[in-house]
Amino acid sequence: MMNQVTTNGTTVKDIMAQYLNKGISRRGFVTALGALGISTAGVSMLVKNADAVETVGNRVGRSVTGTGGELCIQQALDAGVKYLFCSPGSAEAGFYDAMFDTPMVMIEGLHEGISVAMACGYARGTNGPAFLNLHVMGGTAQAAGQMMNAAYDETPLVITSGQNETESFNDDSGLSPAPGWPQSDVNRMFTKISWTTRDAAAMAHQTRRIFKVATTYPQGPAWLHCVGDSAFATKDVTGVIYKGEDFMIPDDVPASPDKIKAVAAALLAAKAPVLWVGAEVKRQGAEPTVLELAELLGLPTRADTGMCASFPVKHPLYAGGWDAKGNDLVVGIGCTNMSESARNMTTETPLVLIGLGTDDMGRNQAFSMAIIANCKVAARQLIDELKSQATAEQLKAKADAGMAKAPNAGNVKPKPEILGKALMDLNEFPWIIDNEIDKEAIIMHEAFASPRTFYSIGHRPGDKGFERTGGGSLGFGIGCATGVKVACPDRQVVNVIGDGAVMFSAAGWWTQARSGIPILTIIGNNHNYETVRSNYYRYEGKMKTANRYIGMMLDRPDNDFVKMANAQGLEGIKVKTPQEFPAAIKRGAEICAAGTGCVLDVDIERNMTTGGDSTWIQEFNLAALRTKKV
Ligand SMILES: Cc1ncc(C[n+]2csc(CCOP(=O)(O)OP(=O)(O)O)c2C)c(N)n1
Ligand SMILES: [Mg+2]
Repeated sequence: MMNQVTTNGTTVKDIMAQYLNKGISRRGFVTALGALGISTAGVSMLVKNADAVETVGNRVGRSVTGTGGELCIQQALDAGVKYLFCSPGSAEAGFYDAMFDTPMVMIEGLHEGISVAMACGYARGTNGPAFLNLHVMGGTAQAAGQMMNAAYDETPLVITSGQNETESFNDDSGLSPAPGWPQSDVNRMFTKISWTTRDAAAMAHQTRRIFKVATTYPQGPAWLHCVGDSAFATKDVTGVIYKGEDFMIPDDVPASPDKIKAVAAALLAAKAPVLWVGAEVKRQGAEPTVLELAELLGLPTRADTGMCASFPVKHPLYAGGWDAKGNDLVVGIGCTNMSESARNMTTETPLVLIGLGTDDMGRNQAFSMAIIANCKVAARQLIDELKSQATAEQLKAKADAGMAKAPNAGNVKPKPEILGKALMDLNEFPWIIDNEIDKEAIIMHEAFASPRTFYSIGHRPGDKGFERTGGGSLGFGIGCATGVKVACPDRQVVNVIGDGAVMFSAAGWWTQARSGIPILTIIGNNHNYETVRSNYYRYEGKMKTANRYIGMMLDRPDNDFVKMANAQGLEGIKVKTPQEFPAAIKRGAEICAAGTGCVLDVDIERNMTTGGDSTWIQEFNLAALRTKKV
């Protein structure tokens, strides 16, 4: 019946497609089928089939003919891409030629590491994928430092790059992998998948694959290396483009009801249960549901704030970082990267893990029960199940008892005696920031030795957002803050950053100025690699004995961050005392509100208990070796 043909050559299949694509009405559909001479029973069966398809949803591809680069860009647009984060190069001409007259907006970084960090910030700000194009081998290798962060944080980066052909005549050209090595190997350990294509006709297909792989849990970067001349530049190839929902897997996975029953019963029976929450909770927008769960039972809740805020730390139930001390049941929701933080777990403590992070579950920590489910869906199931297993009175009694001994671990203030010193105490620095910035600002934190405990972070109205890489590879902050602001243009974004960290990615300020992305950057300037110096001190070797720490003081010359900001089109303010700091923050915020980013270079004290009094630097000056004045 499907091949039955009308006089003008239309088949039943064509009519069905028209109906499903909303090209004709239901009545038009029936009439057209009738015109083919199909019986009434046949028509009603076809209508029924068409309606059934409608309920499942149909996938409607659009055919595009152009260059391989155009198929890639068109597919990315239909996947929902608005921004391209990139560091351009010549081998990608076919890619940029394809994007330049489309609605896709370029956010350009002046170094691949900055572009990767910007894309990470955007992915964090949207809880979705970020699209990135990087340069052939030289750029691909430069990206590695920040790719490490992206991989550790499980960030869904969708990456394309050019690649020079080294698998034909010449295998030893510039900007190419070393002979015999594929470019796709360079960042392979930081991706879920990384491969090379030369096939322009398959570009739509392969672009879909990087989106699909990057966004499927456990998420992470996926990289398609495109041999420029063939994959991007070949003309007149045809591909079918699909909408994102037709190939990216939804994450709304519910938990097994039996397991939810068991966990609810265990939570009700336990004497000292604790909730642990992690980064996946934020990524899946589960924070309000998880908070509701915590409040329902008055559960002390421990959150990993190493990457983001997944629980409001000023809430009385917040109990600090992950720890199982004194607990007879741990329920972990969305806990990624559990290796370092599972403190005081005994072999007997039951550990239930809920989430879609199958990569992390059981990797470093044995569990009692793993529940593969979306954090938000599972937390809702758990709430419903608790309400069916216990009466409202029983639940209220538990909630009241829990609140009565609420840990209130986030309720911290600096000691009054450290406030207002001539040189700002390193604890006063975050305290003033938290008090003076917008109460719903998003803090992007890359000041390693600076305390984070004073920030009132969380998801509720009036809480501050928080982003930080768990990966620890310096050079993330400026780029990440930029990407977060692109994703959340209506929130103040504050980049709290160390003086050392700035220098790993200061070229990122140019992007903020170029594209009107106003960030309030606050440099905690201790003129030092404080984190490293503290660890040299703890090593208890010759450096500690001599109180001389090699390579740690960053002055002589002092980096002039105000000039550096000015040189790239941003405003800058030098802050020398805690007394000047609140007004400088206000002024910086005004400058940002008016559209230009502002850098505050704030002098802070080093930690005097870990060798901070040492200002020694190695005496070396090439002048002594120069015999000619050239
Ligand atoms: C890419 C990279 N290189 C080196 C390091 C080692 N490292 C860790 S902390 C740090 C010092 C950072 O200095 P700064 O940003 O001023 O922060 P502070 O420790 O002074 O708070 C260094 C060099 C690193 N983490 N990442
Ligand atoms: Mg420093």
